[in-house]
Amino acid sequence: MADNLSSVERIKQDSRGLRGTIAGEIRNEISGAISEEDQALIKFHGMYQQDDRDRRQERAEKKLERLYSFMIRLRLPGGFMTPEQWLATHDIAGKNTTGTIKITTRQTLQLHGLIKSNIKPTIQAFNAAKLDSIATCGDINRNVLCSSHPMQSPLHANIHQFAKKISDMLMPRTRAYYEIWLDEEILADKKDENDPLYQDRYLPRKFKVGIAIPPNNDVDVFTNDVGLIAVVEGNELKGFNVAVGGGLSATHGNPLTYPRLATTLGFVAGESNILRVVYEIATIQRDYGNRSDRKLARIKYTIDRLGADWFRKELEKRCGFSLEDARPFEFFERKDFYGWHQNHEGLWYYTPFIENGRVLDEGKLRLKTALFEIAGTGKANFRFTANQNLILSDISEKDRPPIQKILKKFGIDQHTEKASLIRKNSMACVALNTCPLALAEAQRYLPTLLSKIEKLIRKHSLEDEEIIIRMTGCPNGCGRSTVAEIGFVGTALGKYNLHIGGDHFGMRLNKIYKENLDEEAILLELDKLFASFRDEKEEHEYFGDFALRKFLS
Ligand code: SRM
Ligand code: SF4
Repeated sequence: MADNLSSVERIKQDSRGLRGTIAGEIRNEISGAISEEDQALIKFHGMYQQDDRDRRQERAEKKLERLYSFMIRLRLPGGFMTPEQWLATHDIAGKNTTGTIKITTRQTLQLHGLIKSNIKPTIQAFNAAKLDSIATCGDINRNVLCSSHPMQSPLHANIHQFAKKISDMLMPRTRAYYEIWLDEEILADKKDENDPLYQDRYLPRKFKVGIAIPPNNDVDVFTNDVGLIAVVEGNELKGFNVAVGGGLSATHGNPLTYPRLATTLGFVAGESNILRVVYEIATIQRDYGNRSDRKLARIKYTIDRLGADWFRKELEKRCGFSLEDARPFEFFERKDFYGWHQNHEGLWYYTPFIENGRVLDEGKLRLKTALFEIAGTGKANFRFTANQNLILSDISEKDRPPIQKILKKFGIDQHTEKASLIRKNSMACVALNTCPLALAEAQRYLPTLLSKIEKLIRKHSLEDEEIIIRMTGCPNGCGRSTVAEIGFVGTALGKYNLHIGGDHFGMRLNKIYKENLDEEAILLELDKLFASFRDEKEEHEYFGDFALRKFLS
């Protein structure tokens, strides 16, 4: 494969530790864009060049270049932030970006609309708040997920710390980020950035690690390249089951590409062994992943090409110890716990409903201002969920009333209580107007479509059903639509493939049921599906299982 490297492989290799010519390109005032090579490299620094797709035509008619800007994504292993860090993010979002703070499906935050000249001050302001965007994009380990809610288990803190440890272990060694954005002394030509893991080519593709604490699969653990499932027995963390090869993307019309859930390889105990296993999975992917065709470069294709048995043996060889057989576990939830909850230490947690993770003041709902006031009290930490929500966390008994007062003052409690179950269980990816790959709308459209679906839900008296509905603007799966019970996958503006039959807990992918539907056709199909579900479902049967049994088998 080495003689047929994809262009990105050469860009990485020639980049002098991910520096490229970014520093110069950022100073160039002639264009809002940077060179193609640097666009590939700046991802490793946590940024994507984008343009406002709503304004492409208008700009083209005026013979202006596209309205370029950058999206920046933070690194927050396990999705944790202090209130001071939220205040800093709020401030930076208002000054340098569109103002909206987007909570992503990987428990972190994105800001959009950052113009080139503002990147450096933005990163410096984040740095002052002890935040960074290193390795949140690019062919490298991404933000590490961990089940979010501390009330989930008395061992939550213990398990959660693995997210940070894995993130730290898989950080790149290059100092490029510090040099370019934080004016650290230039080290490029000194040979002390030796990176035994990433070497000079990094990984063939992005690499994602997720940690789940059963019974809640809130992180969709099997959709990660590496999924760790905590095994807790008698209030003790015994270790983790290790699953490899999850990934959701496919390309319309390319049968070689497909979504896949991770294969469980075995069980591992002991911190150093657990970290070693994750590290060596990355080295196997580094050495055996496809570097010619980026569409086939994720670890899911490596494991399917070489076989799960081969993968396990190679892993054991590199680790120098064997995996034990996987231990039993069960997921019977996949959700966020809205409202107030208390953990085993008596601390309080409040999860407001944040539709598609978009924190902004919109109409009467002044969510962003409310969260700013709450952060201002300094009494609640901010934890982000993999379902694009937030948990105001670690609140003492005495601090709960002032926070509740703010939630009430801004109507956040009412907003959360009143939202329907299907809305609270739904997600959409960003898509238009910033995502260059979007074929259709997602986060800007799903709320409207849901209002129409809610009418059907009421018509068929299904208000108590927690059906998981997700939408993505293309088949890359950023909103994990292919592990939803009902998934909408964009094919063209206003058109979606309708997927059904995924299970409720993220253990089974859904399947395409109908293709290229417009809104009218979607509602017609759902009307029929819901009627049938109401009349023919078995006791306690989830919609996804019913759909599979009745319509797909
Ligand atoms: Fe994603 C690319 C947004 C989670 C699979 N994703 C993109 C880009 C950066 C488009 C691009 O390449 O230029 C999108 C930026 C849109 C924008 O304007 O903000 C984008 N992905 C997102 C986010 C923000 C969706 C959201 O609404 O929350 C999520 C950010 C996660 C994070 O904080 O790190 C996001 N992306 C995911 C997930 C879900 C997950 O990881 O749990 C997936 C499916 C799981 C997987 O990786 O297989 C996902 N994104 C992709 C892919 C397909 C990768 C592949 O294997 O081929 C792309 C395209 C690519 O990389 O070439 C992509
Ligand atoms: Fe963009 Fe497609 Fe990801 Fe949605 S699923 S954010 S449209 S790449």
